[in-house]
Amino acid sequence: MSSSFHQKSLDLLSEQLGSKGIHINSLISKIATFQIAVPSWALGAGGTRFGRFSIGGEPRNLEEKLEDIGLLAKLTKRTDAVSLHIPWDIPQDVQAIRQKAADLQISFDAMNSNTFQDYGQPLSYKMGSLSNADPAIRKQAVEHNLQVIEIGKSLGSKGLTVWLADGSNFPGQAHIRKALQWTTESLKEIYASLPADWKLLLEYKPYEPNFYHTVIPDWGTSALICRQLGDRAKVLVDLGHHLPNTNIEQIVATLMHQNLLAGFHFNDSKYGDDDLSTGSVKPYQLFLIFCELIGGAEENAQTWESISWMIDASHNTKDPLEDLIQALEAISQAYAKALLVDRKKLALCQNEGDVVGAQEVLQDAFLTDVRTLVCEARIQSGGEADPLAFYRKEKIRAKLIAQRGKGAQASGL
Ligand code: AOS
Ligand code: ZN
Ligand code: ZN
Ligand code: ZN
Repeated sequence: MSSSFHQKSLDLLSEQLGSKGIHINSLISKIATFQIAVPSWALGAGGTRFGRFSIGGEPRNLEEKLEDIGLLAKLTKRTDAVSLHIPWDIPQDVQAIRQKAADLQISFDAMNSNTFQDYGQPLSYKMGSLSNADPAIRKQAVEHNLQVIEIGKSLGSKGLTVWLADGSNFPGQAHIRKALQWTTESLKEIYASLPADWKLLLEYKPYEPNFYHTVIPDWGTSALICRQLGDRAKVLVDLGHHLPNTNIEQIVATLMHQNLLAGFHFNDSKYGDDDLSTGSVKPYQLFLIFCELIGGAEENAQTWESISWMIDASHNTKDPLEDLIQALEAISQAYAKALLVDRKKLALCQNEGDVVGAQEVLQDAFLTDVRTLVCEARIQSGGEADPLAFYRKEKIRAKLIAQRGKGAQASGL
């Protein structure tokens, strides 16, 4: 879009929204300040158990992962943090990594522990980690999490994300109550070592890799455990971790109502933990989630500052950097649209039982084209007007392939 066309669109939108009493300047500054962290494992081509197709030029080490996020930050101005995964991202030289991140103006978001794989540790996690029937394996898994906290402290992170694959594949395999009890006890030990200014983000997931029972399958179980840990333990919502048609916006509202929402792993899903690009399948759902987030904050249920925002997607057929640009854009758009909701009118409709009116309020906001606003916010922050077009024009992937090679990838990618 030419800059004069952009300005014309912005003027038109300003007039259109102005007639509804909405001032675009405050919208633009809200959109501009909203930042979403990128996980270190999203920078390479993903894959399934049937295969993985390398895109080439993928980061070969932690430094190069930071460089990719630095590039995304520069182009989009929508991300300023990385979420690391241990053991995939153990820094060899902490000072050098801190310096590199500082140079790229990137901070360290929540740290992710890994007790879902074997990577040379003495005892196997095949039969579970924090829920394992063997106390020695539980101890090893707890200690791994404590090590992750230590690494995170050295980098300036303020959170530990725990996602557990623990569960069972067949009826009878596990003692369901004991597995939950052991998990809770193990998490209590981890929580006891959590620094005072840290939070623990407890993720849930209904199935996969276990297909009969998962120890923390849903937000309710995660919330029950968090309640037993303390108020710095909260529930992490990964959008793909729900059975089809679950009302995720209701989960978000309920968690905020209890001050129990830790944050998000943004992605999209058609069937399960598909890890598709955020906003690519259900943009209306994403918008409704943001409506609850804005409402919950405005009505003092929970502050946005207490919530962590991150992408958790996998890119099987796309260039990961292009996909992340799309995802950051989709999240900003959903947020911008939710900011347009006439909340006073919506409350009135709700109180009067005006079902049609309430739907009109939401759809009026959702159907507004906010792309010009999101673009303007990015331009004002010093980013590219059209990051995707810039990325392609500059042939950035080809440059990365020339620099890093065709098949290169770091562990965990
Ligand atoms: C797994 O399904 C979860 O979404 C995790 O949050 C995450 O993808 C994992 O920790 C990265 O390997
Ligand atoms: Zn996740
Ligand atoms: Zn997942
Ligand atoms: Zn996922």
